[in-house]
Amino acid sequence: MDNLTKVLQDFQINGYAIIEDFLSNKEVETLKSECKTLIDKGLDLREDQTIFTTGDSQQTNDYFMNSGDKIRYFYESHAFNDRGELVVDKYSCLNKIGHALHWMSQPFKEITFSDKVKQLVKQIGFVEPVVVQSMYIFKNPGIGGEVMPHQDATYLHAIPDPKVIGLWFALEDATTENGCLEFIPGSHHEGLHTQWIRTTDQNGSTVMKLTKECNQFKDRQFVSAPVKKGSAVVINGFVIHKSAINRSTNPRPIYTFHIFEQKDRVWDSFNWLQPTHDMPFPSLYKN
Ligand SMILES: O=C(O)CCC(=O)C(=O)O
Repeated sequence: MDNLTKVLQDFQINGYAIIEDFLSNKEVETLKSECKTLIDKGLDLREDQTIFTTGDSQQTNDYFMNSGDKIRYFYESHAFNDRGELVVDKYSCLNKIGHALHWMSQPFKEITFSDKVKQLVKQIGFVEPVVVQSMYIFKNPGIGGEVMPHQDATYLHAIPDPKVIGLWFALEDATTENGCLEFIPGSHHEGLHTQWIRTTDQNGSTVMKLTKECNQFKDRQFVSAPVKKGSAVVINGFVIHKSAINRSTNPRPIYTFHIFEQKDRVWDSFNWLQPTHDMPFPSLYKN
């Protein structure tokens, strides 16, 4: 069995697959260096104080809701003290940068629209894929928060069905100590458990609501997926996955983006993330 056959088989059976050495060392270093440049040039410590966490609530402030076509900065909840003062330096305080790195940053764009990504997505069977969002997730030592169990399609829904994959790239070794991904293998066969929808409350403010309460999962259902720096993980939009806090002294930075199969499907207008006039979702194959 060649490597690609094994990847496709794992993806089909488990809902995720690991591809070692997908990025070269040079590509990894280029992305990390671009991230440092974005922090140095773009992070305004006085202005952009939006915290990002996952779970049974979702951010609805304008800074988050309008970030789909921008590069914006989201903090770890433990980055601030009770008085709202930053307690760590600018390289340690962020949870993630999102959600248009794939379009607004040349180094991230080059990886996202690289031939090897296009080949992989073709092999998985996507005909008209578009890139809908991207993120750099830091998970810094001592502060990097957990990502609660979820299916990506909960956030990235489509009609009649959300055919979505995530490509996730380790920019350092991801281990069980620093919060590698953990999956419930085969859970992508169970369909969508719930969906986040954008709606308004009695006061007319935008809120995000789950259509159904999230199922509870047991730790023993999850299988850890430690990977070496440079590895890619392909994630089916229906597979349940999570990651723990970073308990180590090693950072666990990753780059990830999500791809939606547009053929025969319409993006759900209830999703928080919407294509904009300035930035329609870019086609993977035509860019
Ligand atoms: O990188 C992580 O810890 C989690 C990422 C994730 O769950 C996702 O991108 O869907």
